[in-house]
Amino acid sequence: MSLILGATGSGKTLILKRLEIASAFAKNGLDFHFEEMPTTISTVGTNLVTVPVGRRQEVTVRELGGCMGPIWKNYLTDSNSLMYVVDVSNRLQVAASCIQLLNLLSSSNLPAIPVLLIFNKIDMPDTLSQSELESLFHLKDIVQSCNRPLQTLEVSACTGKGLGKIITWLEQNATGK
Ligand SMILES: Nc1nc2c(ncn2[C@@H]2O[C@H](COP(=O)(O)OP(=O)(O)OP(=O)(O)O)[C@@H](O)[C@H]2O)c(=O)[nH]1
Ligand SMILES: [Mg+2]
Repeated sequence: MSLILGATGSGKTLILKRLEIASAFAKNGLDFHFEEMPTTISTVGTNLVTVPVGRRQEVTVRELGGCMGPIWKNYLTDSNSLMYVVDVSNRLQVAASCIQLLNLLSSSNLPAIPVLLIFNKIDMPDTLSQSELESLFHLKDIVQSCNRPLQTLEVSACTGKGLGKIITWLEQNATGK
């Protein structure tokens, strides 16, 4: 079971909807292009999605809504990998998002599992620059305090950019464990 966390509206549900479809005809590492934009509603509680990866494999991903932030910690122990989504178009949210991630990483409930940091919504016109990510999101501090294998990815759940790399990551880090 993989876990996907991140602030309200960061795009977790849309990413999962895309992965469900994208991986049906996935070729590792390729990007997918979507025309239409499915609607999502804010997740209250949990959302379980099965993502096909590679050949005849699948990964169950559990999303916890951003509104459940205070009790995310209760769900960490039975996960084999963690994806954390940050909305790079939301300057107001990014500092709080950083603090929530640092809290998670310092939690004794979080096993030494691989972490994928997803910078989502890169299709938006005014996204955080690399230097803003350093200053507002404290990327270096997060990398230093992670103590787990950490990978970062730039993604647009809207256009599909980067989704293929999420599938590859899931295949390498969340299957058969
Ligand atoms: N432009 C753009 N919009 C996105 C992207 N990803 C998600 N959205 C939009 O952002 C809004 C919130 O997306 P959700 O997937 O519902 O967010 P969430 O993280 O599941 O939110 P909670 O369930 O409340 O925690 C929706 O209107 C999505 O269509 C993206 O990559 N680009
Ligand atoms: Mg959701």
